[in-house]
Amino acid sequence: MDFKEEYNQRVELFEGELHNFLPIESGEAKTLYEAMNYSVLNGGKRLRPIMLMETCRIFGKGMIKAIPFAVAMELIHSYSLVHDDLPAMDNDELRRGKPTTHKAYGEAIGILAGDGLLNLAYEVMADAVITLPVADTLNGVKAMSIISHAAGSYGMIGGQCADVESEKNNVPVTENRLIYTYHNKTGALISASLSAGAALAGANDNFVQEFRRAGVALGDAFQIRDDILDIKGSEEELGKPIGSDAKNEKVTYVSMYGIDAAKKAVEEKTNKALTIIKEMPIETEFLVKLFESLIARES
Ligand code: GRG
Repeated sequence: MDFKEEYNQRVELFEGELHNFLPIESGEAKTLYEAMNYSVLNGGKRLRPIMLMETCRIFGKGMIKAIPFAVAMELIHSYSLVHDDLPAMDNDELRRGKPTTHKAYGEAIGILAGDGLLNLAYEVMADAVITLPVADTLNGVKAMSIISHAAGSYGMIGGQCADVESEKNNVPVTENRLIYTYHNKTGALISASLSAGAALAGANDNFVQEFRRAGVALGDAFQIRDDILDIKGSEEELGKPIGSDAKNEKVTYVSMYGIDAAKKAVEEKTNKALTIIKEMPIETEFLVKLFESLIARES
């Protein structure tokens, strides 16, 4: 089976399970549940869940065990996109090829849908830990701790804060600030996906840390590619408007160093991530292909 086919098969497996964790659209808060489901079931790449499921599989625990944590990761990712698109943040109208949640449901419901997704993520993880065999409970809690740290103010939210404050150069963007922003806004969830799957499967801390390091490098590459696509990409393939960074007067890797340096950086940082995982004494074939596929991604 070629890589793309295998990736799509795993997405199918994940999405088949994802439905079971989403709210039923009925009752007094029906609109909220509709908006939550609308925000999640709209064709994302499911990159983070696929990574989390794979690192759990590598350490012998299979992909199914990782599903609730993979779902939680996608709920957190989806909430972050919903909130990032709000008028107070990037004020974008298109996401994954459809009107953003606040455009479809109004700003108040958009905020609440993001809040609902974030809280549901923690409920899903806690429920999964409760049902784990006692011998695996600690590993479940470790995975939950990795994910909550990465999603929180020392991770993605911190990165988003730096990003928002840097708009229109309100806070001057130094190289260090840009690195902080990329490591946290983007890298935190990617590295947590890799390391939480390993932690859940009971991998030792050394593996967990190495996956974290690989994820940070991959996150840099992913974000710089995103910056390139925001200029050179196609709205149709990306499913979101291009030119959003320029609209918000954002300093990015591309605006700081130019497009050629940015392309080179995507390759270098991906190679750094690849070197880290290739040096691990485990089977990383699927991850290697996955990392490589992101270098020239168009969406
Ligand atoms: C609002 C707390 C808060 C955080 C927002 C994730 C984020 C932080 C902002 C979204 C905008 C952005 C450019 C984030 C960088 C990460 C990124 C490129 C996200 C898009 O991820 P993909 O490409 O999206 O995996 P799909 O739609 O495929 O899931």
